[in-house]
Amino acid sequence: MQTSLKDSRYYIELENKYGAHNYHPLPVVLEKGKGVFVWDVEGKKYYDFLSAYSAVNQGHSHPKIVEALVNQAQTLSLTSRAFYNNKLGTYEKKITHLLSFDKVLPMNSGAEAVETAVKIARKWSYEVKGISENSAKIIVCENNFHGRTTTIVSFSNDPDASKNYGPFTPGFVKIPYNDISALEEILKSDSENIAGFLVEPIQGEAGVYVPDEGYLKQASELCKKYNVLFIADEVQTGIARTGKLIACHHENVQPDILILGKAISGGMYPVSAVLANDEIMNVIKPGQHGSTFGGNPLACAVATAALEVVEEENLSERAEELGKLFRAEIQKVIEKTDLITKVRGKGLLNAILINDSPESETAWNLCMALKENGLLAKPTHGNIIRFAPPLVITEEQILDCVRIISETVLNFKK
Ligand code: IF1
Repeated sequence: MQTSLKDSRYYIELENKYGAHNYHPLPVVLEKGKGVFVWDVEGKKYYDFLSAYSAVNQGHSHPKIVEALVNQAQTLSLTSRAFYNNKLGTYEKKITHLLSFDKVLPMNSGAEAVETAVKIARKWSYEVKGISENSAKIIVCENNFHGRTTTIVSFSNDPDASKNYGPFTPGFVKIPYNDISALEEILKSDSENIAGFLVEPIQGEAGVYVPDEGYLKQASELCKKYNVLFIADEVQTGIARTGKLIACHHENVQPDILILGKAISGGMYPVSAVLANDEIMNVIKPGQHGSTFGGNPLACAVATAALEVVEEENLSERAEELGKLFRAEIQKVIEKTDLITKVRGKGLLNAILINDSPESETAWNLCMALKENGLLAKPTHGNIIRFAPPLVITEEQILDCVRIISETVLNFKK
């Protein structure tokens, strides 16, 4: 039988030859996705336990979102914001009502939304708070991940993300994550020069670090006390991933600026958003910010459908319940092996800690073994493996994945 000329090796070699080497993917070439499953070019089926880093919360190729994409693409995809269109306003009304904000500024990538939030916070600090121009500071956390633009990597402490990309944008101050006293200390000493505190409600890339209960609430209260904007980057934790519509809702925190991306569109199209109330958002006047694709009719149609899926299929509640089940079942596996030391997370954003050094290949090799057994996941920093399936996963499928993880771990040889 003629083997397919276009097997995985063919596609990997193409990417290696013609593509920048800015990633080191797991050696699997995906061709099809449906719900929680993806298939490679050899036809092998996998559970997707990464969901494109929490962008495909609604499952691959969700029919409602695909239909919205196809219908709108055949009608009107892009007008630019030089003109109005009949999809943007209705989408803006939907997402602002859903998240209880006055206004939204639509962008495309998560990093663009983070950059937009930084610009809004700075502008607000000069024009409303009264900080002297060009002296505003924004507090960020050690081990943050907010994207890959030059300004964003300016406040990264990950050498892979930032080395040799200088000179860096000034005006950012790092404090330890999950440390309320560190935040209070800097606010006490310098709040008159501070525009905002930018924080991930759970640090995803750092290894799914869930802060102590009450951290977000106390941080937001301190920001209010010192007239500093609480800016939540929910690009990864938002849109039902952690068991609430946004992770801040676990502590009844309403950020001053909310940053969303990824799963706003269910992974069907690049859509991101910055939400804030009028006192903050209205510092942006016509011509002072924008983007060619931001708020385009196709993005709005897709995002509207993707947000409806979150509501119609109760994805937040599912993530909450199935996340508890997943962590409880993985804890049982941990008790049978010394390969894994901990499982942590919220909702269906979880991670396991591998009992080996971050420099070791163990986490990678375990992911390779999981791949052989039909489950795709990838290490974050060194010895931590993130598990984040689409939120449409069923209880039966979660238990099937726990079985795969358990068998792989218990048969794994370092
Ligand atoms: C990559 C990490 C995750 C994010 C948060 C903003 C952005 C992201 C909290 C920027 C993006 C992605 C980027 C992607 C891999 C993935 C990632 F490993 F890089 F760190 F999820 F943890 N805020 N995260 O997580 O959004 O511009 O990408 O749309 O760059 O390798 P983006």
